[in-house]
Amino acid sequence: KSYHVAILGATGAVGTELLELLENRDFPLADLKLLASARSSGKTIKFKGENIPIESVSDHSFDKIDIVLASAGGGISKTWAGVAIEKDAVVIDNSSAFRMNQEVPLVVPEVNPQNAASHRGIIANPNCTTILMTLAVWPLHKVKPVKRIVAATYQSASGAGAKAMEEVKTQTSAILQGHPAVAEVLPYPLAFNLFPHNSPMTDLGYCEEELKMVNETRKIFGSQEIRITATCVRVPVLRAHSEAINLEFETPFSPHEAREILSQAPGIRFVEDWQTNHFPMPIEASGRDEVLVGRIRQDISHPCCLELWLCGDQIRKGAALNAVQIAELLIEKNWLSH
Ligand code: 2RA
Repeated sequence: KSYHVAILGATGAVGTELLELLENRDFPLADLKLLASARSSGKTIKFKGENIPIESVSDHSFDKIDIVLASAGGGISKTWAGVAIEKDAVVIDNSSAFRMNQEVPLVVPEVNPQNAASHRGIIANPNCTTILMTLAVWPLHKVKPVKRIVAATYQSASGAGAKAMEEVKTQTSAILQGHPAVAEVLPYPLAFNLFPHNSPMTDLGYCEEELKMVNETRKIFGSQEIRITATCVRVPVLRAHSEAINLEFETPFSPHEAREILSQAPGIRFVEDWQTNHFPMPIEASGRDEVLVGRIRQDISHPCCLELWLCGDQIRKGAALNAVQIAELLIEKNWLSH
């Protein structure tokens, strides 16, 4: 059987990655519809050797569509998800619009695939930092429940979009030529700099990006009592996020056992060579499906805590790959109808 798929937001960084994945994973496609804003309609995108036209999204865009992969921002998802569902499509939404909606499963296929079964037309893709962290923490949490997570993120420019990736390059070359770095898409100069994530601040003193890691992780793990805190930072890296994670358990968790578990965990490539100081790096995570995890060590300040380090491609497993894997899960389990 093959499926009629629409990409909503086909021209963005994630949309481009979705196309590459659908092509290279040999996804069972009957046909592909590319939807974007009116600004992009009329342009074409090459897919499997053919030039596919981009259409501006309308009420009839979802006729006969089985699966919508949406990555065009929360506003567009809120406007069009209901229309797509009415036409019996399943929407896999990369925006934050529906992630905390009780009726919408929030899914990382390697972590909580079973939750996808209860969808009522929409399945939400978690935020990139949450996908990467839950992929690494879940295999340990399954063996010994995590009590508390302390996360610090080092987030690539790609999280701010394709234009931000270009801007950090422009800023870097400007500085190297002795000129000041100008921030237009980014809130501040990112070249040779970093800054706390500029998502809206809340009255808790946490930005929305940090609260996403807290609230989304609890939903994915199905455990509201896990204590989580996060500090999210934008760093001058192009497309892979890095995260330093501290995990607290009820009782000590052997670093050796944690290494064994993570070395076999799905979606993870374990990278840890103490002799050569080779550990996960963004340049080695970029473009890969797997999230690189390493530097597992006993927290010397607390007998029941472990430290770990990860790097994962923000556009791929952090967004597009996870969404395509959800679509593959629905097809494999025959969970498309709603
Ligand atoms: C960021 N997670 O990196 C957000 C966007 N996907 O800014």
